Amino acid sequence: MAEPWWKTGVVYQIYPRSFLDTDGDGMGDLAGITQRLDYLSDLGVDAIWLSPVFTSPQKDMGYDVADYCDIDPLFGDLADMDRLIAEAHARDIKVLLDWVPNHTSDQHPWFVESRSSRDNPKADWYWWRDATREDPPNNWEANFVGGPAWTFDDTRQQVYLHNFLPEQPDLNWRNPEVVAAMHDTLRFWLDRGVDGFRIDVIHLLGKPELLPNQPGADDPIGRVNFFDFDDTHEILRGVRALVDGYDGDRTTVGEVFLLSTKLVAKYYGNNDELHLAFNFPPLFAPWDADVWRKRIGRVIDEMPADAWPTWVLSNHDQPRHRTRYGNHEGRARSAAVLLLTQRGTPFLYAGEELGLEDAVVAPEDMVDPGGRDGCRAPIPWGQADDNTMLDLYRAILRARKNSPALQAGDFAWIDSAPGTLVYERTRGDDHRVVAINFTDEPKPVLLPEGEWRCEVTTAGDFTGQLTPNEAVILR
Ligand code: TEU
Repeated sequence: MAEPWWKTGVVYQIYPRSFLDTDGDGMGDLAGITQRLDYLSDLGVDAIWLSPVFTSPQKDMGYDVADYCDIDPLFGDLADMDRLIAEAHARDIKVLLDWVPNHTSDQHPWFVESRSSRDNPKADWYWWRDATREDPPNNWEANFVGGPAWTFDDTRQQVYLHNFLPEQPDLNWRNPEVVAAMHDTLRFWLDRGVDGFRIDVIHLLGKPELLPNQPGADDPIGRVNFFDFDDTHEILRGVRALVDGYDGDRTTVGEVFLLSTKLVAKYYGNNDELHLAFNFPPLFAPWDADVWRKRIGRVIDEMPADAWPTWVLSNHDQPRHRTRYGNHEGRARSAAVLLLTQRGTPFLYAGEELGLEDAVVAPEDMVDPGGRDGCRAPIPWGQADDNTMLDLYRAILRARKNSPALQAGDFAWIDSAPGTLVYERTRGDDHRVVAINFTDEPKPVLLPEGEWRCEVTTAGDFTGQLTPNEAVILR
């Protein structure tokens, strides 16, 4: 098919700390990921995205980077990464790294220098203002810890901006030297053969010089969607041009944490910004046919035809969908069909193919400042033997690989009973019908004309009616 892999493929997110530990330190590592590549190849995924493995004090579990061009000893070293990339490529699996451009660690040499005086060469690489924490420059609040997004530095006698932890100062992308230095970090990894990047909180980059106030707590969506500034688009065009300058369909997928499909769509630009952007409203949708019909409808209506959508049910920041959907196996099985048959690139989160729910972590055992430990628990690999959820994911991924309609086809609704969604995917003369029952009752399905046979079912034999919470793919 004449489509790039990042449109037709399935991406598998790995949270390296909890994936597979091979050296017995209780922490997952790059060698563990390499060891599991055959498993991922059998599963049938096309790419892996690794949450950050760069040198980091791990205050935000790697999203606080102290060196973008080296591997944290927790995970291994550059040679381990080279081996991982080579072994993945040998199995036709692409490798995406997690680029964190909005902020560095406070231990990054750039920040160490920046905070050393008001007139050092990197004095303006971060956001410094004459103010105090008690009377900060604006009303922004720090994620995870709350309170002002500004911390006072004794040496400079100024405050610096941190949208996340105080140990994660925001880089000043208005400074061309920052842009150049960050571009170099992209080149470093592209030259080493990575296939692209997941980009962290990309919508925060283009901050206006005056850093205006944000809406208050009485307007929660407005608050989130406030971080949508024009300057970000120019930054993205620079990143895109750089990445497209490399051969072999390298790609970017941006975390645009805005709760509006219409706003997210802007970050594709005119095919000159992000290749892909996460669309989070479906991530927050409950297991309900009407809600899903609307969220899918928004993607159809609000995304320009040439902006390729993405779909995700779980990641390292939110409770796993199996848990959100009431730890109900039937729903989790049908959710796999729902996720993997939409028009767009699906993102799996390691462990969902084993049917994992969130681990229960006692408050005193939590290590994440955001309390997201439950979805980040170690993968219990023993569960991978004889696992019917895993069999189902493999079957759906096989069905996708054999079907241009499922990989890249158009999407059309088919009228269906309340509590169900039925849709058809079409590419050329390849057709698939997907029917999903979101309820605990059996439901009839009216199929379009033609002869349809069941290719995948989440329950027993499909006899023309859906059993409770059943989903089917028909061809
Ligand atoms: O997440 C950004 C983000 O919006 C989350 O912090 C979200 O608000 C929170 O998880 C809700 O529970 C990205 C990364 O995915 C996250 O792991 C990092 O902690 C964060 O950026 C800072 O880099």
